[in-house]
Amino acid sequence: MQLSIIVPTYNEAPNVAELVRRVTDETEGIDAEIIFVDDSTDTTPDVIREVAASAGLPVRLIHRDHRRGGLGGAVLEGFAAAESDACLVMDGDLQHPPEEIRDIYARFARGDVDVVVASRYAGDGTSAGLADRTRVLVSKVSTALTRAMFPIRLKDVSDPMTGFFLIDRRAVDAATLRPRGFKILLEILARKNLRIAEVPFDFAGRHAGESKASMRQGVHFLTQLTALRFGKMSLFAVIGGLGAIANVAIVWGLTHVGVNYLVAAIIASEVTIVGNFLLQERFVFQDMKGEASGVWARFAKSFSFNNAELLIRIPIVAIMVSGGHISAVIATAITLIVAFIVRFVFHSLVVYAPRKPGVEVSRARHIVEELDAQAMAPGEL
Ligand SMILES: Nc1nc2c(ncn2[C@@H]2O[C@H](COP(=O)(O)OP(=O)(O)O)[C@@H](O)[C@H]2O)c(=O)[nH]1
Ligand SMILES: [Mg+2]
Repeated sequence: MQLSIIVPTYNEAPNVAELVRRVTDETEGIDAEIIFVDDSTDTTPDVIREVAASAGLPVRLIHRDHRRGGLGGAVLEGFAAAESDACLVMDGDLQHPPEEIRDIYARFARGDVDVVVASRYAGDGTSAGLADRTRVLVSKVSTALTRAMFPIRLKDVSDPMTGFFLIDRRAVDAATLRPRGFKILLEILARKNLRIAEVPFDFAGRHAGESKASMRQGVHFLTQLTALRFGKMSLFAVIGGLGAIANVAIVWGLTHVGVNYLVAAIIASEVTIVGNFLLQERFVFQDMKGEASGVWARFAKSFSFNNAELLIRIPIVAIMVSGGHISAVIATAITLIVAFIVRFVFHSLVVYAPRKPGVEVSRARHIVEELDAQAMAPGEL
């Protein structure tokens, strides 16, 4: 097998037959297979089976009952199942024209690169198929932002957000990837230095059906980008910073309407501690929640830690100022930095520590876990 074509699909029933027909035409003379990695809730799997029965090349279906890792997770499953090391990834809606496969494969077959990126923004490539002006703008801005954040790794890539590429799967270190949402190529390119070539292409309109891109995917993308660039700690810092701003704003607001400043400070601290906990659950430690203790246990640990920190830090500042002759501002800054690092370590290693296996699950624990499952069930952002 020379080429495995991996097509992630989510409710693409009306596009399957046309896609297979055009891919078959365009891969004549190449020993190729198509693997659909499907998370559909419609009749897509039935259509794929039907088309596979009479297709001119091997067509395989991997149907998943859980959309683990979404589109990115589907692509990784495709890599694992492929017959060939040369894996071409393309969308199932014909926005990636099969007529480009030959060019992309020819470039790859020269053998001097690990990945060939089909780009909307290189040479005479176009992005005319983007649904509307907003999508064009979002695509351009996020591409510019991404390239600015990885100026070295992405210096040869005009379109790191494309879903159309051919990669030697031996160059992909699947264990280090945390596929979230739509941008698996970005994740791959950001993690490792690869030899990259680009081939321009015209991004077409959808053949049929609807786009699954959403606001939610957009938020996913931004957290993915931050986490890729700066790691978890930076997300944690960003959330802590937002909390500090909120804290000051609440104190200001409450004292403004006549609340005693101490009472205001306590309310503001507790509100931001709870707010920070919710944000870090959602954006920083989401991948560790599954194996950690229940949400109430996590909350109890996080809440106790932050309150203890608050109680301990103030006297330490006082001692530093009176005993060490350090200015109050510098003492506060030093303790804040130390507290930040300790807080991060405590949350990573204690609050979100994996649950110990084999521990008796008490009835109370069971109820708490049930609540946890409910509270953390996926919802719209
Ligand atoms: N397997 C799988 N495929 C998905 C998922 N979400 C989107 N896709 C597929 O990924 C491709 C790109 O998605 P699309 O909705 O066209 O995004 P857009 O081109 O950015 O508007 C299509 O083939 C979708 O069917 C998912 O959760 N799982
Ligand atoms: Mg599409």
